[in-house]
Amino acid sequence: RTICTYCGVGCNLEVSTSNGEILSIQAPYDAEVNQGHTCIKGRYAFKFYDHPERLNSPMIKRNGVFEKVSWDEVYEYIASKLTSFKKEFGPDSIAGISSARCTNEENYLMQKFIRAVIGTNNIDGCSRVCHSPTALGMQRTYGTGAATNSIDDIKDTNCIMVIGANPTDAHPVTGAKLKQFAMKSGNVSIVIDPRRTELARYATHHIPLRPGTNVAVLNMMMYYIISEGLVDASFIENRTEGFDSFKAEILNIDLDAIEKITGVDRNIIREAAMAYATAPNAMSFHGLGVTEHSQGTFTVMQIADLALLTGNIGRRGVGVNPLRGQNNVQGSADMGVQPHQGAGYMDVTNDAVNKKYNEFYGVEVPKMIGYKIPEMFDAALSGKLKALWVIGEDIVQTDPNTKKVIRAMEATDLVIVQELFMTETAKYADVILPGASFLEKSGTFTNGERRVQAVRQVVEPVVGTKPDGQIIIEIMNKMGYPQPDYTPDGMLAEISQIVPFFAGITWDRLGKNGLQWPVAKDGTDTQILHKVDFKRGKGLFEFNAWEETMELQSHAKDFPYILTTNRELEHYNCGAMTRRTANELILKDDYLMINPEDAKENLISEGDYVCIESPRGKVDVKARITDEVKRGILSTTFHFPEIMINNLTGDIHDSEAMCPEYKVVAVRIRKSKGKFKKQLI
Ligand SMILES: Nc1nc2c(c(=O)[nH]1)N[C@H]1C(S)=C(S)[C@@H](COP(=O)(O)OP(=O)(O)OC[C@H]3O[C@@H](n4cnc5c(=O)[nH]c(N)nc54)[C@H](O)[C@@H]3O)O[C@H]1N2
Ligand SMILES: Nc1nc2c(c(=O)[nH]1)N[C@H]1C(S)=C(S)[C@@H](COP(=O)(O)OP(=O)(O)OC[C@H]3O[C@@H](n4cnc5c(=O)[nH]c(N)nc54)[C@H](O)[C@@H]3O)O[C@H]1N2
Ligand code: SF4
Ligand SMILES: [Mo]
Repeated sequence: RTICTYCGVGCNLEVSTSNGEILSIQAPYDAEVNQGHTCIKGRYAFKFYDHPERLNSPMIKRNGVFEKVSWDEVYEYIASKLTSFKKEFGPDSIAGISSARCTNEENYLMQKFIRAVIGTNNIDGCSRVCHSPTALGMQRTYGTGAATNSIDDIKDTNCIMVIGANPTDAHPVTGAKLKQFAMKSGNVSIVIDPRRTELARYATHHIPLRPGTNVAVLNMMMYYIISEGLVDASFIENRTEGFDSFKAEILNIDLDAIEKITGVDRNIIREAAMAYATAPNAMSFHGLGVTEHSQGTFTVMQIADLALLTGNIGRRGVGVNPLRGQNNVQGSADMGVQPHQGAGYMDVTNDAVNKKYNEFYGVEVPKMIGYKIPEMFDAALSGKLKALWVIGEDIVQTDPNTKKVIRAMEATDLVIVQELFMTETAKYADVILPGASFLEKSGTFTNGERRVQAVRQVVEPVVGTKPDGQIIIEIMNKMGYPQPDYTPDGMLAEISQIVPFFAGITWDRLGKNGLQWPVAKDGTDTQILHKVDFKRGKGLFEFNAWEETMELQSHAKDFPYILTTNRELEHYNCGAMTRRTANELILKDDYLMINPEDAKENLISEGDYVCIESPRGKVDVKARITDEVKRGILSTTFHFPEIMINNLTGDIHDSEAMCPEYKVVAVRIRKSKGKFKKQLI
């Protein structure tokens, strides 16, 4: 029994093997997370694990060609290069990107390596491009940046609000529960999404806003809740602060302007607001349609404020529930894969925290906040960053502005890529380290409801590969830091001493269904946060006004369409894994959703290639004509390296957390004349 490697739902899997080969995967019925269900990825998309294209030897690039080398040689090479950069340019010339696909233990080790062995806080992970605004926004409003409730609470709620998330494709097992809820008559469901998603078709309220206008819609919802007297006055009085000035600002918003900005009739927004506020228990769920925007953190704070306003916090069936993306993105941040907070979310700049880490790691760790991923690329381009070690993240395909990422890779003297496959990023590496997949190692993943679950090794690592944690430890040792060999129980024992909310987590206690943090020393776990008070004491009301993104302010005139991105059920992010499974036979292409009127105006027919051009570049994508998107709005996926949609996305980030604004790209379109061409370089 182990845990799915794909999304943050964290489904339990039962893997059957014969003679060391995996034959099938089933879903256990006694799994609290998935009760006998999985989606098409968890159950069927596992054959990547022994695919002939698995990387199976360390390699060093010499004269532009990868040469297979021994583990000893690669360790020697990495250790001597890193040591010399550290000596000549200082520890801040080195950075690491750790993987939300890897275990907690591996992420803990990677951040420890970067902090304690290299001596810099230049460590970050894919949460930066995903839910970093969730972590920051919820920390600001509540003090804790994680889901407040559990998925099981859907049983006890009366209203769901799904904003900027498409769970029937991206979190299918949770999505099925939400769909079931929405289909039941009498239940209230609000979907805030520019597309008519599957869930939107069943929802009682759908707000099809223009991409980039969440802040305006939420302000309007709060306007109606306050002005129509539907607030929870005693909750506000007892458990929050900042309400009076917040209220004054909200009542001052310009409804006419907002109606125009969002493109949605104010009555639709009002009715949704009434429905949320009058439900006895209302739960919100949000995704990247909230976070991947220049106002991502502010939007998260508003969702959190909406729950405060209506007293939807601290009991079953309520709360703010980000649908975290990667299988272990929650865990990687918990373990300290962030440049400003170490293991357990402790502030690296704080003297007392610094002392604690120094004593625990037995060396001095730095106090200066390190680079976030986009800052790593800028530092590479300005010559400050000499070495970058990337574990399990295909930054060339999935980070915004591909051409810039490639230039940053080329400008970095030493790029180490630790991967399962020769991804677009791995092609730019100087050194390849072949890691082992989730089926070949043990450890823990933490799902989107803070549930730490045991990942158990099913088969031996493919010959020539090693579990990622063991690789990191061997390099730590090579560079003179005495880290004991990797065992899942030994690593958890270390982590539980430094991460406060892991205090009572031991390998043996995890059992079948894991434990939801915080876990007290005696092993008691926590399904619902903020029952009595918030980590920051009182919940904080803070008003933020809507602002048009610079992307549209600067470019909308020449690039009049808005391109946003979504996901498809069959494929996962960069496609490195799902495209090496039979899921590839079901969905073979990225495609562009375009409204029938827009298609007609541009003489585009179903299946034609469309040339999409943004201020950064252009790509050709096949058209799918559908009224799922409104006029002026286009949507596509980013699973296929043949297309490289991130050639189009730009450098604008969330103002607070630096999450890229993938969801609003100014583009123009035309029918592509030639046949599809690869547009990467
Ligand atoms: N099958 C599959 N599952 C996955 C993944 C995958 O690649 N494939 N990836 C995983 C990862 S890493 C993540 S983070 C999650 C992501 O899962 P989701 O958060 O659901 O991500 P998306 O589908 O990218 O975007 C969600 C929705 O945001 C909408 N949107 C776009 N702009 C706006 C806006 O301005 N406002 C609002 N309200 N909505 C907007 C889009 O139309 C889309 O329906 O999925 C995880 N699960
Ligand atoms: N345009 C656009 N771009 C986006 C997004 C969007 O919505 N729109 N979403 C963004 C988001 S939310 C995210 S999270 C990123 C995701 O982007 P990535 O993190 O690049 O996507 P993944 O496909 O999850 O890639 C993970 C890599 O890890 C490798 N891997 C898997 N398991 C292991 C392991 O155990 N060990 C090692 N060493 N490697 C492993 C896989 O082979 C794969 O190459 O994409 C971002 N990019
Ligand atoms: S819903 Fe997510 S965790 Fe569950 S099987 Fe599908 S991809 Fe895996
Ligand atoms: Mo993500």
